[in-house]
Amino acid sequence: MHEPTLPPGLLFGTATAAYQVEGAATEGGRGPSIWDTYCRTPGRVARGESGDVACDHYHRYAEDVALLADLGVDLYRFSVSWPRVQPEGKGEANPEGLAFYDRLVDTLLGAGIEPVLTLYHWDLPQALEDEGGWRTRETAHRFGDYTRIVAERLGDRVNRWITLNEPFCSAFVGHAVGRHAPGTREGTPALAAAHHLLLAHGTAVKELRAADAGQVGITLNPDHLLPATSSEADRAAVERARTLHNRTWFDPLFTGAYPDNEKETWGGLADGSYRREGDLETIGQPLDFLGVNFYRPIMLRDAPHTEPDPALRTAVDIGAEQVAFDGVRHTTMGWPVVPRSFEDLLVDLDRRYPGLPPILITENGSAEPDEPDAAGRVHDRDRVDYLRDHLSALARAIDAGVDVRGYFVWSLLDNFEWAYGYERRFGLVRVDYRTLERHPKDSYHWYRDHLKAHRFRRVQEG
Ligand code: GBH
Repeated sequence: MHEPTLPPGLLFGTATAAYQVEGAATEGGRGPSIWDTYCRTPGRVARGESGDVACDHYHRYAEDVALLADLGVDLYRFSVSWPRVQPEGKGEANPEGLAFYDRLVDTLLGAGIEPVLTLYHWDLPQALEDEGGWRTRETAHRFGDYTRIVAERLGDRVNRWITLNEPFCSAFVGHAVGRHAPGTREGTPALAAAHHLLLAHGTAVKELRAADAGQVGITLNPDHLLPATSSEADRAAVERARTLHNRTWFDPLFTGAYPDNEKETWGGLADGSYRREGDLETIGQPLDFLGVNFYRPIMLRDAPHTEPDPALRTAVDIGAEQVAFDGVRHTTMGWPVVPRSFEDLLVDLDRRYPGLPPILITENGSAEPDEPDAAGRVHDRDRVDYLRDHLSALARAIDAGVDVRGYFVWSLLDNFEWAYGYERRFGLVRVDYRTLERHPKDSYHWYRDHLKAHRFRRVQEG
């Protein structure tokens, strides 16, 4: 059988996010975000943990950039903390906050690593949440102002910009499942949040274009959704889920229209009251790339709604429930390992949305037990297998015609895994949370060798 190899031009990196690694939550003039509030609310995050200290990357960024340089990556994806730049989410910029990202970017460039900047990875300033947060249209305009500040400061050195990370999570895990900040269970307001996130994206694109900041994209987490059986009911459940997870974002961004099955998915909750004339034009501006995060597929079956009264349902109560995958390994997140789904998802998106911009895989990785041996080394064979098999699947997708230009491992470091706290470890580098020491795992060395071989082919094949 023909096994395709990755094109020599493919770029490689690792990814992190501000709240998950920075710590220094009350230093440098940073204001509180909705995640600070959420972590302080009893019962929300495992063991009452928070990002107060995290990996202390705010102070140890130079050591982390040295790890990246030694790893040999082309790119590093990080996010800017909005409340570090604007402690209250509006008004004057905080010079100390901007100075931190200035130092980080310069250190990366000095090490020959290209910074890829995400403007929003879930840490909304609490002051904006107090005024309604993503449920209100105002927040999209505030996001435009924040974008302008960051673009004016870093636009001369950062050439790839990601407006939002996984708006699905901000809108629906935050306002309907309730497992992310702000942690509510709502219906129409969650759908309004989804719309305002899209509007914030479009508003940021305008600002980035005006600042001539470089390449602009958005990171989505499209799910590969499979019906549990071939029954009509299960397939209809998957189509509702496809709208909730994927089409809500892809359709307005890349087809200029809202999904045509919103009523089947949400009934009267999707009342469109939050939409205005002209919004689709703002949302659907051309992008230079699409970021895709992929971890695992989801299998679904038709199921009764949790809430019988349609008017009282949350936006994720769509009459579909997850079914377990049999016969495959599961990571410590409980996620099934199905590399084939990565290939299928990319090919499927490519066929459904002709004219999609080039793709960057902005996150892929796995959480593993990672117990260090007596010498303190972590032999994370399962993570190496996961990454190798997903890169093979990526090579097949590219071979099938999908235009993928880059790939980032989530994550460089073990870090604060949101509601799961520090117990779930995604890093190529182990973090000892008592000493904050960094210890590269076997997967770090494996990725380094992979990158070396890739660079060699790049030189050989031009
Ligand atoms: C990404 O999200 C994030 O961008 C990153 O910050 C994170 O650390 C990483 O992956 C690993 O988790 O509450 O039942 O609705 C991953 C995709 C999709 C995983 C939504 C959690 C919520 C499940 N996420 N999902 S539920």
